[in-house]
Amino acid sequence: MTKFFVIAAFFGDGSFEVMKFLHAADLHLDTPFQGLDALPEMWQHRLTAAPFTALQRLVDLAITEQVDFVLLVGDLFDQQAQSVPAQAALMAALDQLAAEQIPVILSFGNHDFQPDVTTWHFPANVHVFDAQVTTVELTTKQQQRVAITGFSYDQRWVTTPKVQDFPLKRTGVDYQIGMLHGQVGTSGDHYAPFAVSDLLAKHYDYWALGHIHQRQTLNAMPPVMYPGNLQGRYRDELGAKGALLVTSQGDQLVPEFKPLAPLVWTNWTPELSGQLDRPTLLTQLSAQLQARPVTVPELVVITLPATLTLTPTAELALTQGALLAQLQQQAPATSWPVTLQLAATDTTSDLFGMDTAIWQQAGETTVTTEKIAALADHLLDEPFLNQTLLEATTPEQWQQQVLRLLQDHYHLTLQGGDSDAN
Ligand SMILES: [Mn+2]
Repeated sequence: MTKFFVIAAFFGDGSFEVMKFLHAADLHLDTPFQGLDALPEMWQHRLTAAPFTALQRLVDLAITEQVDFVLLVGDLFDQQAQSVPAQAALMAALDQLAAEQIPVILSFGNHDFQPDVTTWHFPANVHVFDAQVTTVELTTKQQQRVAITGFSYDQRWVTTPKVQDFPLKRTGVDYQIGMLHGQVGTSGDHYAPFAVSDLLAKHYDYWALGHIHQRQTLNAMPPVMYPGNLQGRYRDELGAKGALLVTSQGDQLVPEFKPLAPLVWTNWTPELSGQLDRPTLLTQLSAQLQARPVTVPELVVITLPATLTLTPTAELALTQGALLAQLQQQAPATSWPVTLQLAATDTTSDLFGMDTAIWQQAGETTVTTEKIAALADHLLDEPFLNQTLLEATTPEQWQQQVLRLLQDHYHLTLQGGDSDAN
């Protein structure tokens, strides 16, 4: 299974050898955006084009940085059966990298799992992992030997800890990198569960993770990194999105985030206080929205400060959506207000006589994969429903959705809002 890439040496002596690569994951190219109708046409186009634009920017960055290789760690597609435009976009990207002689090492994840990767016909610069953990070795332009170990999902769930199949760092290579689409957990969890200590025990120089859409560092050195997804798709996938440009500094590999998403989702709380009537609230909101320093077009989720008091008319306009509609009419071209609501206050949650922790606990015990499966019964035999019910949405996301509904409805204050979307 092992392939070898050998790239011609440009530099002989190697005294200033720098290795560079890009680590990206979770492209979800064919995401079926929901709720698009609520957006104006221009923003619909921006959002649906965004995953493809982000991919093109990744390719452009690989070329301008002249990286030694590109890692794509699973969930290139949102679904097992990909759309033709999504496949075409990926192939075009791989062809561009092939023309620049930039190797690409890719794996499929839980969303785009492939029972048989040999059905894919990628350009010659691409190595795709199959379901077995294997190692591919390549030699960079500056003659550094790099071993890359990984696997693809051949089914929706990989419940065995695949880390146990990863070999120890090879002797004789300059760097070894592990590619792993999964999340921290224990045997039986659905997404190639691992402990960070298991990874570190392999003595690799870098772990290129995928699956969690929030960019994060599980270990600083050697880096164990989630780059996050390439493009935020929903209001849960906030902030700048992109890939990690990893550069060798001595014998260490150092990641640097490179924003690539052409559109971001933003949470924003304007600076407002005191008691405001409807016209004043609108004027101030609009002025502050116009004044936002925006470098990337943004879809804005607006939360008004809890300390704000509103006149009855203003409150009605807020809860009935009239205020948002007016604000949207005055929105600048680069910031679209998606939602507008008042922050929850402690006093309203006190009305229920119970605190957030109890709601959270209730959510966690009520919404579990098992209970969803029991409720859905034979519906889960249908692959698309199975995907939607158990897969595209994790129990954590279900919990968050239930809790958000409660929050929106009752103005509850809830903690721990960051869901680990997969
Ligand atoms: Mn994903």
